[in-house]
Amino acid sequence: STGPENHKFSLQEVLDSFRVCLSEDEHVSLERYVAGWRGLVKFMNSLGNVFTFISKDAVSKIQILVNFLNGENGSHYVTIQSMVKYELENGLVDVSKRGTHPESGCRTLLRLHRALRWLELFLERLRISKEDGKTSVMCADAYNESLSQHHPWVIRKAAGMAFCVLPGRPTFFEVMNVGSTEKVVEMLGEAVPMISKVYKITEDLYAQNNLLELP
Ligand code: 1PW
Repeated sequence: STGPENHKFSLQEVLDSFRVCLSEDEHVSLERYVAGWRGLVKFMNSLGNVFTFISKDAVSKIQILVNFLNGENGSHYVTIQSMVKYELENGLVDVSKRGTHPESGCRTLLRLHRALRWLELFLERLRISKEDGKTSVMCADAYNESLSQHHPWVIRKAAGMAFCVLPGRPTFFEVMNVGSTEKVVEMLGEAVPMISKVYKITEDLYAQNNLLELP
């Protein structure tokens, strides 16, 4: 594989995964979506140990989806659209309460999808931030505006504590390994709309199929 996981880490490549996961007819490649998430996890882990609690859940969600991709029904998991169709048509999703399919592809991806909105909001805040901008505040604001609504109190508390020890903007930009601040801002200017588009396509698909509240 030549995914972003095999050479020197650059956030640019990670975000590129979200660009290339969209086909011309707006189908979302699950394999590339997952590759993007793998890179994000790597990025989070490089920010410090406190983030491993956050990334651990993403890692296990990624693994569930990889197992579907590599499983005997993998051909149905090529795109998010085909996954939704396949799982719904075959009764493989717990729709209103947890039952016989607690780890469906649909509910698993929904968790990553919600987290992607957080990432989108956070990266946009980073992009427009000033030199003295506080990453912890940007991260917390993005979280409170999105993902936190789906989390119980104890997770919100733990997330808030992790944000407090986020490195400052200069270190943060350095860890991205993209280059100068100007380069980072430029890269984010291209990446954020891409992530936003993938998010919107997934959101619409889930809304059309009544999947936005999967247990
Ligand atoms: C600095 C880069 C930011 C990238 C955003 C990554 C966010 C990742 C996940 C946050 C997870 C917090 C702890 C896990 C909570 C789970 O309970 C929750 N999972 C998610 C992804 O929100 C819900 O999953 P569950 O319990 O219904 O299986």
